[in-house]
Order: sequence, then C-alpha cells, then structure tokens
Amino acid sequence: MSSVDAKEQATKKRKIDEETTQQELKSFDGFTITKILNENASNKSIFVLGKFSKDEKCKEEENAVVILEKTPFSEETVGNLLSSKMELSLQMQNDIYGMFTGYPDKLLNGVKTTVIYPATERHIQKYTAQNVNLICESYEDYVNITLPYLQSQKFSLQWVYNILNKTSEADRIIFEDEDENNGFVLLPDMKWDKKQLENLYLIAICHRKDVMSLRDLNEKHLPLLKNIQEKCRIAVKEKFNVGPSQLRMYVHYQPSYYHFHVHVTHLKFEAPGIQVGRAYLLSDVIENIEMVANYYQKKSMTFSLRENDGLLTKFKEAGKLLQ
Ligand code: DD3
Repeated sequence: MSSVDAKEQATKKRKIDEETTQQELKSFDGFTITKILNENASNKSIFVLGKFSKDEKCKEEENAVVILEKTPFSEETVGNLLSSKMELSLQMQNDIYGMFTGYPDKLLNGVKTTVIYPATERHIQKYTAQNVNLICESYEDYVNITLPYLQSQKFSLQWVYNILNKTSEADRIIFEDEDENNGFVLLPDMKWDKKQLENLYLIAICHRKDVMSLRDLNEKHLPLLKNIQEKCRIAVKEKFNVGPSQLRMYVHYQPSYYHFHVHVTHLKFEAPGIQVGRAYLLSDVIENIEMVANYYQKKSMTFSLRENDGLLTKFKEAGKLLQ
C-alpha cells in the first residue's frame, strides 16, 4: 500500500469513528427519565435511565444512562465559595449554631455528569442496583466457563482502540510508550474530573491486544508489567508531583473491560473497585509471577458477580456457586 492510500484509509477510518461517537450535548433539553437505576447517598450519586426525545435524526428513542455525582471540595476553590457570591438561606439557628443552605456561584457548583448514549442492555444492567454473589474460579473454571463466555459476548473495546490510535482523548494523554510489546498509554480515567489530586485516577492501557486479563499473564509479560510500573511512577511524579509512595497501582479481576490495563490512583483515594476480591496490586502481580511463572494459570480467584451478570448464570449452570 502506498503512503497516499494509507493516509486515505486512515482518514476514512477516522470519519467512521467520528460518526459512531456521541455528538456534543449542550443540555438535557428533551430528556425524559424512564427509571432511577440506583442511588447512593454516601457518595452523592444517582444513576438514571432515560431517553432523548427530540432526536430528529430519528434514532428511534434509544436509551441513555446518565450518572450524576457531586464532586469533592478543594483547597483551591473553597475561598471562592466562602465569599459574597454565596447566598445563604437559614435553616435553623440555635445559640451559637447556625445551619444554612448555601447557593454557590454556578461555576463552583459543577456536577460531574457521565452520559452513555446509546446505552446497551448491558450498560443498563451494570448500573442497576443488584445483589452480588461470591464466586471461586479455579483455572479450570476459567478455561471451561469464563473464557468461553467472554468469547461469546464480544464486548466492544472500540473506546479503548480509539484511545490507542488517537481517535479519542488524544489531548488527554499524559504519557505514552509506543513500543508494540511493552508500550502503553497513560491518561485520566473517566472517573476522574481532574479537579483535585486527592482523587487522582489514571489508567495505563497497554498497546498489545492479546492480553485480556490477569489470567493471561506469565513470565513473558514481566517486561510489560515492569515497564508500566516504572514509567507510570516517573510520569506521575513529573506531571502531578505525586511520588511512588503515594500511588496505588493495581489491576482488577474480573476487569470491566478485557484489554489489559492498570489503575493508577492516589493512595489517599478509596476508589470504587479497590476492595478485597477485586483489586490486585501490580507489585504483587509482578512478584507472584517472578516466584511462579504460571501463577495466574494456577491460582483460584475469588470475586463477586452481580445477580444478573451472564457469567454468574454460567457458574450457576455448572453448579459452581459456593454453598
Ligand atoms: C466504561 C469502563 C469504561 C460505561 C462507562 C465507562 N477512561 C471508559 C469510554 C472512555 C473510559 C475510561 C464503560 C469508556 Cl461510564 C461503560 O470506561 C473512557 N475513557 N474508563 C477513559 N479515559
């Protein structure tokens, strides 16, 4: 292929990618709520299912999932909050104690808003409040139950490929190592609004496409894992002045998408997904493989699955639910 052809093909591909990417929303004009999927008073978030009705290009009223989250305060903005711009409405006054509702300037009152549109049935499931079950997966179970299920589902990794080939979020990349075997892209996770370092949340997504999860890792991947660990530490120190002793680097099992990636968060931040039975420290993963090359092809893994996760159904059918 000539370089002109290659360029033309790249342009065509980009056009297709752009067409399948959400158009920029300006407001929720025409949005109607169908159902509250979940709400969480302690982290001040709500998960809403709804539809955009005024969509003229007739997308046949496709579902949207909207996640709203109140964001933390920060040292930099609190001074602006406590100013003449904040209107106060008295709730009660008793002796030296006053309780008010404050109405901050709109620029200080942003709500983190995540829109998934069009949302698939799987997205709706994912954000619906559900019971969970603990599963113990032997490597044999992985081969016989989990892997066939994942292969039958063909979850879309389009957004990951968009990041790797710079179709999306290219301007957000913090660091990249372009090596095709050991390289990766480091950028802010969607969960982070980049407002305060206390909840720093980055992801390192590897360039190679043949590692689905922890289960695939062996001694051949040590250079990849060590490369991610080393270069992320340097990049985060340089860019955010957060040192290695303040960083938590870990992988999920099960992950929420099956293209290998490492979570990089601030140690102070108790990120969702940090819990026992889901998060595995990158340093432990490296050391386990150094001790036993096929550690993750031997180890039983315990994790929880939501009530209507298709994988749970497969484990139930195989009689593998803990009794
Ligand atoms: C996802 C896990 C995935 C819903 C939602 C998020 N970081 C992402 C697209 C672009 C991203 C992420 C799947 C999807 Cl809300 C379903 O996450 C993303 N871009 N985690 C970044 N930077």
